[in-house]
This record gives sequence, structure tokens and C-alpha cells, in this order.
Amino acid sequence: MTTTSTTGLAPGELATWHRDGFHVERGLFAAGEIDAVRERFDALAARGESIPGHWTLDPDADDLLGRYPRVMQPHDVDPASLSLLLEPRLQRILTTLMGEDVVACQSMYYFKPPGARGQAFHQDNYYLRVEPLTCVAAWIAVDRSHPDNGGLQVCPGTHTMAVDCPEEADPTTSIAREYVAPPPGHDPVKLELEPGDVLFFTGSVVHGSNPNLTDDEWRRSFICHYLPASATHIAQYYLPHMYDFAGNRVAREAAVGGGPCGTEHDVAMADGRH
Ligand SMILES: O=C(O)CCC(=O)C(=O)O
Repeated sequence: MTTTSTTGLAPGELATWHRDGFHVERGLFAAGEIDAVRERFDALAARGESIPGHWTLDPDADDLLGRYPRVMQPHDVDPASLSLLLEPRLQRILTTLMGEDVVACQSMYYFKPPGARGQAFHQDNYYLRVEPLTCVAAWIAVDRSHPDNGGLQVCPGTHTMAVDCPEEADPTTSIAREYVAPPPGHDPVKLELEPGDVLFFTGSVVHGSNPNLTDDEWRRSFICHYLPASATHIAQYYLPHMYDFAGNRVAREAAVGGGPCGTEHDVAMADGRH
């Protein structure tokens, strides 16, 4: 029997985290909780009205993601998303994994409908620029997520790598411009996640996803990013979006460079409009 201690982890899981740089927590959220998340964002998509600064529709694009772009920082405009970002169950695991308190700095929601592009392999701290340690992600599966519908892939052991200068990603398969090749000996693991499972990984871990190749399966996810409380710097973009787990706004110094996680190709590039 697996026992979970007050750390939020089962025996041995912390050692695996330190070896691989990622951890999957199965069933952290109940089906009803995840259904509520899905329904809230489905209602947003059904309304079909852009939210300036958070969700920019391009309904005339041939590319599906013109109608279903990712939602950036929904916790700024949606109290339920803020509650999810600051969920104590996430805090307990994050604190154990990182060995100190963490501070929230980003939420995102990906719809990833059938046929949608993925996000080429990359390292999150290339964008977040958290210093002196690194950031950590909590990637919450809203639908089943597996290789065919563009589920996330992670390269074990890459958490000890420096953050690499990326190459140019293929705009026909990736929403983001940056690509970091999985290094030799760190082949990607194609994860299979159920709704309510949460994948945790640090800012150096090389990870990404393929396009959704199914005809009828969405692959929605709610993605959260955090920094260790001891971090002194983070990219300027994140400064207005940061909270501690008591719900207080917090600040850090602005690091040089960085920006939203994944510099998006224009939708026009993906659907052939240049
Ligand atoms: O969900 C995906 O397909 C990619 C998300 C991702 O790589 C990220 O948030 O850094």
C-alpha cells in the first residue's frame, strides 16, 4: 500500500524527483473539481469574446487556435482560477519538492482541440528567468492526456542542465517559436495522465508536446508556475501576476529578458497567411 505523509508524497517519490526532475501526482483533484474547471473555460469559449491582455481571438484564422488560443493569466480575472493556482494541495507538494515555500507567478489554460498544434520542446526558465534557483510548474490534466492527443512529454534528468539557447521551432507543429533538442541519453517520456493528475517539473526540464492527432479528443490543461520564495528575480512580465499562498500580492526584482512561457508564432504563420 502507498502511504502519503504530511509532505504530500509517498515514500521514495522525493528521491525520484531529485533523480528525474519531475513528479506525477495521480488523482490530486477529484473528477467534480476538474469538471468545474473544464465547464468554466468551455463557457468562455462559447461566449467567444476576447479578454484584452488574457485571451486574444482571431476567429477568421484557418488555424483552430485562432478560436481556441491559450488563456494567459486567467487568475487575474477569474477568482476560481486564482483559488486553483493557490490550492493548498499544490502548495504542500510544491513546498516538499522545492524544499522551501513557493510563490505563484503564472496560470494558463490550453484547450488543445483535435488537430491543434503542440508546443516544441523547451525549458520554462528560458522565459521565467527565475534567479538564483529556478521555477517549477504544476501541469493539471483536465482531459485524458496521452501521446495521440498531444500529451506532455518530459526528458528525465534534464533538470540539471543549464538553460539552453533555443533553435527555431516548426510553426506548423508548434505554437511557440523556441525548440530545445532533447539531449542524448535523455529520451522523452510520453506521459499518460488522467483528469485530476498533476505533473510537477522544474524550469530546466526539457519538455513539450506534439499536435493533437485525434479526430475527437480535446486535451485541455490548466498550467501553473511558481518560484521559490527565496528567488530574488523573475522576468518583468510576471511581476503583476504574483501571489503568495495566503493570497497576498508579492514582488521581486525584474530579471533581464524573458516573457510569457513560449513566444507564440502568429496564428497567420500556421495557417499560411504571411
Ligand atoms: O501543454 C502543452 O502542450 C505545453 C505546455 C508547456 O510546455 C508549458 O506550459 O511549458
